[in-house]
Amino acid sequence: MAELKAKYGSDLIVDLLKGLGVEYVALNPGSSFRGIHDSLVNYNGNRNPEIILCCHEEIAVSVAHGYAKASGKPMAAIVHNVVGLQHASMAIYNAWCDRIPILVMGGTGPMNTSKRRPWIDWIHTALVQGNLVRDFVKWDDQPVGVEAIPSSIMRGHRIAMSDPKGPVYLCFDVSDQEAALEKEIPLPDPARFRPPAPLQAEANAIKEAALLLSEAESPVILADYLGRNNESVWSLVELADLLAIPVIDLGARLNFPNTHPLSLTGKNRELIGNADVIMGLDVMDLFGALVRHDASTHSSLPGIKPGCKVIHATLADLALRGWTTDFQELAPVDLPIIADTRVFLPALTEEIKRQGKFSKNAVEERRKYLAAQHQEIRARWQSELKRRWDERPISPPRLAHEVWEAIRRESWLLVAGGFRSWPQRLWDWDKPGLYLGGYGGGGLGYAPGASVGASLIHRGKGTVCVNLQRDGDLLYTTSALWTAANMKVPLLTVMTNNRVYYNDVEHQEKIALARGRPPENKFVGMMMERPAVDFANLARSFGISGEGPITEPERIRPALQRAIEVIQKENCPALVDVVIQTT
Ligand SMILES: Cc1ncc(C[n+]2csc(CCOP(=O)(O)OP(=O)(O)O)c2C)c(N)n1
Repeated sequence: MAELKAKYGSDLIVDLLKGLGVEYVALNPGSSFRGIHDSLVNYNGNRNPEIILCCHEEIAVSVAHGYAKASGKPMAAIVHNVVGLQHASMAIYNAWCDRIPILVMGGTGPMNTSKRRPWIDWIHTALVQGNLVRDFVKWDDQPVGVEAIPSSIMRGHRIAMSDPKGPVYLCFDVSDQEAALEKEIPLPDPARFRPPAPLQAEANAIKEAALLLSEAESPVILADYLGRNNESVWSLVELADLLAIPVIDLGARLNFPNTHPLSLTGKNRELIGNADVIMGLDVMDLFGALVRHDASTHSSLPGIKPGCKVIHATLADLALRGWTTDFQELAPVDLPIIADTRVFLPALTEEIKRQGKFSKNAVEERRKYLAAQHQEIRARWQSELKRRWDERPISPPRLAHEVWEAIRRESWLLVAGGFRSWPQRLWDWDKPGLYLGGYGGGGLGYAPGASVGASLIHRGKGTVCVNLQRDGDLLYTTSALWTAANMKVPLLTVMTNNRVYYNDVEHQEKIALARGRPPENKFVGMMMERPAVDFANLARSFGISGEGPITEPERIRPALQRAIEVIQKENCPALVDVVIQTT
């Protein structure tokens, strides 16, 4: 028999990942995948895929989350049997809600109990391990026998990468990983297991949508995560330009340039309330966008005019699960369209042109009116910045402005940290991909790892990857800073450090007021002030350049400039700790 290249089941697994173009494997080590770990290092030389060592499985998965957002490609994250998977589950849930492809992999067993080590193999093996995350992955599998591994990995990759994308969990028996191959197992051709072409809308639905938009007097577009495909952003610009339709960016990605005169984010309630046609594009929570919710009475009032027609193009109905209700309240929609916005938008624009049913004069009138509204919103944010310029502690708009001034002449991107929309209001987001959106599932601990993953593809390019990092969020997954240092990513972490779990302070205040109890107790169990965490020192202890704590606004920019120099000249990530006001 000719000498085999792959000698063990785990060599085969690595060959398959390599064939699929997987560049990185984020992991925290564990004996349940010691076979795969050995193959990554000793069989494949730790290159393509390369190991990214993480100190917590939640970080490993969020690194893969950020990487997929920035690159459009899936990374593998390997998590140790039931224990690593439990740690990873929060990050898997975030990826599920955010429609992010990740090959989450793990080891288990041996399922043949006679081969188990006493105690540890028993407490770390589940029947079936995938049950733990089955409700929030697109698919999970535990192939039996080495011959079954290729189709499991090919199928997992294809499912993860088919829109709506999402994480999959693939679990490999220790015995299969460590089994010596008795015969050659042919490697499949990845080109024959590609994800399918994007789903186009039915022709009549495109015609109907085109007519509704063309004849509308006050149309509005709500865009939420169509910006996952950069080209869709330009398609949306073309459509909006054609009919002068205002676009509200709901923010799961950067969906529309905020510098464009039809960018009307900030006028949401007014525009939605006056619209006669609303088109949602990949909106995660359409119901929420169309109502006015009153938190004190737990009631939702209609936010749209009677007779307003609603169109929604989304693939959300193809990614439903019953365990959590991440599918949101059901919104009434007049024209529901299941389509990939990447192909739907260009077809819709063509159809509008072909029909030629819109009034050019009306469109030009609207364009002028909306451009003035756009200017007014931008001016409003600038005057808010001016008003809060000298506040002490430092105000969020002032910090957002200082960061913008420090990076605007660099090649930059905001890899994490919406920072209460201040960057969207004050920075120029003039092209797709400059902002990667939030955590998806609302689970804190996301940004530290995701920002490392998103920065990986920018190494050596002079790009400054900015993470506007909340303090509470960082304290869940702090050791991602070590992975950042270890991988030498060009990451600028700016702490928006209010020393409090602020979001929850508001809740405690509201409930105390509603119950006639003292609202001043709202900070109890919330503040992280005594002692205050020294984030600059924390960063240094992980091998990252650290500055701060900064409490004077004039000191922010020089510190940021030094940090950018360290990132660009020394290939060392940097953290700047800025103490800001609680609100
Ligand atoms: C895993 C997890 N635990 C708890 C919460 C509840 N929670 C929502 S926001 C918040 C406070 C966040 O504080 P921080 O990250 O410092 O941001 P801030 O609100 O102060 O800007 C908490 C605890 C959550 N969303 N996720």
